[in-house]
Amino acid sequence: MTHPAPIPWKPKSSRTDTMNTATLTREESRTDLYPSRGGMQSSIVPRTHPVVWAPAGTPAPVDQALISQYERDGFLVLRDVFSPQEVANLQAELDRLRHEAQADERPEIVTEKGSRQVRSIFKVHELSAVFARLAADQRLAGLASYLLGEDVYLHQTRLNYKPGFHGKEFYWHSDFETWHIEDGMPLPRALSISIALTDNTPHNGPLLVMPGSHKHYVVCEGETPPDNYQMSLQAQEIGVPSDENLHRLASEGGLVDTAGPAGSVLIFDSNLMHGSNSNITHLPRSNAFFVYNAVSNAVQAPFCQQPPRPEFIATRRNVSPLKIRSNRAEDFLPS
Ligand SMILES: O=C(O)CCC(=O)C(=O)O
Repeated sequence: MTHPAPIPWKPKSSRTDTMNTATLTREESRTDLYPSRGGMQSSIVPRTHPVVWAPAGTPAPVDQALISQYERDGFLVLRDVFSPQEVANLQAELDRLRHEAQADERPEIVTEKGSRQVRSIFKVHELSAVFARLAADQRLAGLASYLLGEDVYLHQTRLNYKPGFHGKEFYWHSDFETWHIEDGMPLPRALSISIALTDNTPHNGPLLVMPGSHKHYVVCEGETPPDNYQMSLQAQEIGVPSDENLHRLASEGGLVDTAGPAGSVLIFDSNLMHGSNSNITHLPRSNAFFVYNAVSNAVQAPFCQQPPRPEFIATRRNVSPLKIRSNRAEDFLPS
């Protein structure tokens, strides 16, 4: 396994406004350009849409070398994006929410299989003013908006706690396959930003990625059962590529672990093949995940024969452009 060479992160602008929105016609957004499941045989087909959607000539908020790396590999790891004080404040909010969740039973709170330990908290930007500010932070949302080439909104947000000893794996998958089939997201014009809130080490289950896999669309076998999310949030079994296809992608692009100290930021394309191992160490691997989607790529009816997943997993109501803002360390103090 190799490690990505970090390129120093240099913010170049502090854009806090919003970009224009290009719209997809209703007909375009209802054409299933990336079919999967529903009786299909597993296969790998080319992705036919861009990775970087910024119109030519738009100044990048970071070094162009980083943008080229993202386009080629489908991900970027950035260090030192947040100050130690900001990280400490975010960690305090992470702990506060976990304590609150332990005493609560809400659909947004997912526990580990066979244990009461908190695995994930969804819709965290609505549950916490601190994480709402983090998701709208110019360092994250500004970059997402540049890469997606227009205004963005939050399709999904969550904290994945991966507690020591009990945090279970996330098996290999492309998020876009699920978001397309189960949520009706028309195009791979979305990305995730994961902020490490504890140190992610090679041992505690950091995200593993297959560089270059984002340029292929992996068709998966199987049918989407009713309420699939109830199972898939604990252990994904549908929307999982065949061993043969995973073997091919890993052989071509290799495997990279995205470990980095608390405060590291991982940006990855919606169609990048990724997953992570269980955490059998004593220390948690806790990360925030924010999914940014282009406003013109808002979800429609699912492309499987099932009702839409709940709002806490896939935003349908509030798809208006995120108001990007500059924050200070104290804006991340626990609420
Ligand atoms: O937290 C992780 O390691 C993986 C998260 C992930 O892939 C997911 O939630 O879809």
